[in-house]
Amino acid sequence: MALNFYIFHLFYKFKVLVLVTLCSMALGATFCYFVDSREQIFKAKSMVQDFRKVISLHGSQKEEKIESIAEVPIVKSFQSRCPTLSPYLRGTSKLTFKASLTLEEVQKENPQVAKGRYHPTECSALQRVAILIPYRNREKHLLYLLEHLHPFLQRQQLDYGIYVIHQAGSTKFNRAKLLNVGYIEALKEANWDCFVFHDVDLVPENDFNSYMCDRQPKHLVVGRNSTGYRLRYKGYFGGVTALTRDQFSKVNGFSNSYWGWGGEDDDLRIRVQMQKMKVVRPSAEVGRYTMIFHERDRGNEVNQERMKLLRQVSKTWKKDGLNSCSYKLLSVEHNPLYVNITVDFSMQLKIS
Ligand code: UD2
Ligand code: MN
Repeated sequence: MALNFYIFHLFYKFKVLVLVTLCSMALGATFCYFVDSREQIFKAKSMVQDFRKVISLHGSQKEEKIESIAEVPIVKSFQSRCPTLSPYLRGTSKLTFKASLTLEEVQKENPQVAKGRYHPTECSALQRVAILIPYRNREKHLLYLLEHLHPFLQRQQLDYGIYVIHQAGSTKFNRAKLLNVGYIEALKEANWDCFVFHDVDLVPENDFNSYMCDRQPKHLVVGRNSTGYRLRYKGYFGGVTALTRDQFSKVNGFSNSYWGWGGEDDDLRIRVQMQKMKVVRPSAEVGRYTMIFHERDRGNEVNQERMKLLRQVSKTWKKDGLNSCSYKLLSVEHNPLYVNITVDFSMQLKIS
């Protein structure tokens, strides 16, 4: 009996021992797990911090080089803001224009672009930028521009949309009025901060040429291949310009009165100067463009009225511009790589 009791007691002790060991093992494992995951969290946190340091260092080093261009940060978001200078920039690239290029190929290269729009997912862009392209009958030029501009703007980490404003029919071409239409129509879709008025045949060569707006209206084409990469003349404001929504509305946009080639870009510069704004430009090394060769188009003959119009800007600008831009909107199509806005000016030709 005593032996039985002794064995039972021993067995009981053994069970308790096993139970205690198991419990302490479980406790130990839980403790280790928490300590380990805390370490992991610390590691991850410090990696992010290091990454941020690299980006901001990268940004501040390059900022020194182009200190004259202080972009205006406008977009507000809870996501962390993109750096002032994107880490994806490459500088000058050798541009090629393949004769057999198709729109499908460009679409395939840009799967992240939808309805002409893109925004970075890794950070919140500093500005929302609408690119406005006046257009008629330049299919190949548009294709080459889309091919190069989409990746270029993505490397700049911009929230952007591309609008092609197409003048229907064969009446005299009016670049400036098309750009006014682009501004008005684009603002119906989104709250754009910045507008880049962009010729279809000009392809930027250096992605440090920022397509963000500045505190002053910006002229981005310092030089192009066909002019030996030199500024054509001091007040030159043609090709590609960037104005904030407010800068453009302050000057009442472009004049609607320039039918055919020339003058409308100088008219805008005069408007800008009259509002005591100053044109800024990137450095010659950065503001480089390739202009795809072309002849003068039919329907865009030299405007013989342009000098006369230019002498009257101070009298006309208040009544001739965004506030008087009338047009017949034929269609707004959302293609994968751009929004195509088609307008008819034939009714306005005589009255504006
Ligand atoms: C210069 C300016 C341009 C504008 C123009 C005078 C530069 C680099 N560019 O360009 O900004 O001031 O003189 O009006 O200095 N377009 C069509 N289809 C046409 C005609 C014109 O799409 O049938 C568009 C297209 O976007 C083209 C732009 O209008 O790039 C300017 O016309 P252009 O290229 O014939 O004039 P260009 O090169 O002398
Ligand atoms: Mn041209």
